[in-house]
Amino acid sequence: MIPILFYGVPEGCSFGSIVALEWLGRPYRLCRIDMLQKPELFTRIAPVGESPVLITSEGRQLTQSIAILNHIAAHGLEMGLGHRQGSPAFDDLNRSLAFLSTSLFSAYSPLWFSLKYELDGPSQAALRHQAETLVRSAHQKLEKTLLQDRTWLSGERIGVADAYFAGVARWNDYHKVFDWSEFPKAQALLQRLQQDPAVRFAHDIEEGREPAGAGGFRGHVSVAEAAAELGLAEPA
Ligand SMILES: N[C@@H](CCC(=O)N[C@@H](CS)C(=O)NCC(=O)O)C(=O)O
Repeated sequence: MIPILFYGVPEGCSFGSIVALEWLGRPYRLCRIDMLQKPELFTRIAPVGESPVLITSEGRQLTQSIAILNHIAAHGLEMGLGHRQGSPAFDDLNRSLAFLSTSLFSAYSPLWFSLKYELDGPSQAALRHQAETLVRSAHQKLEKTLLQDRTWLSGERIGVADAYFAGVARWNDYHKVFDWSEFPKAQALLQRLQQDPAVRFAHDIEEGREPAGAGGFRGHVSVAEAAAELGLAEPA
């Protein structure tokens, strides 16, 4: 089957998986999920209720951005999208992905929590203070370690860790935690990424446009259509 990526909006971390699928260039479809009003069918497809979810070409369900991005990268070895497991380049890429999906991703959790439960007053202030400390610390570590000696997080060339960064780093623009000039290497990386056609494509998708991609994008399917294809429900 043609793989389906269930991506969450608004501001989803699925963004990176869309970018990586574009780079890979193989046929894929997208299914848009409003994470603020998750359809019941989505929770049947993905019981944990989180996005992204990739249904692979064999019909397997894959969750967790690191697993999805490594899966996509493994299919793009010949084009330099991924590296052989066990090689220094693979370890390096995996290190970046792990850092981004734990330290950087989690640093924003107090802010999302505060928003989700509409907190205000001292509770909101405490969560904001915690998030500001964690987000700044994560970016300091990025500057001093992962970005110290390279242009791209993935190594010498753009790769799936950069794709994931493009999706999560923009949360600073949403929550306004720090000024990008505090972290010049991370800022430069994000600026370079914004020029990438696949990153632009993912922005268009998130904003509800249906742009022409690099060739692999085969359009959107509804949750009902996807569920029917997976044998979970009849199409509406
Ligand atoms: N570690 C997971 C995190 C997945 C995750 O938390 N996704 C968020 C969107 S960025 C989500 O689905 N949240 C739904 C919710 O909390 O209801 C990954 O990187 O894929």
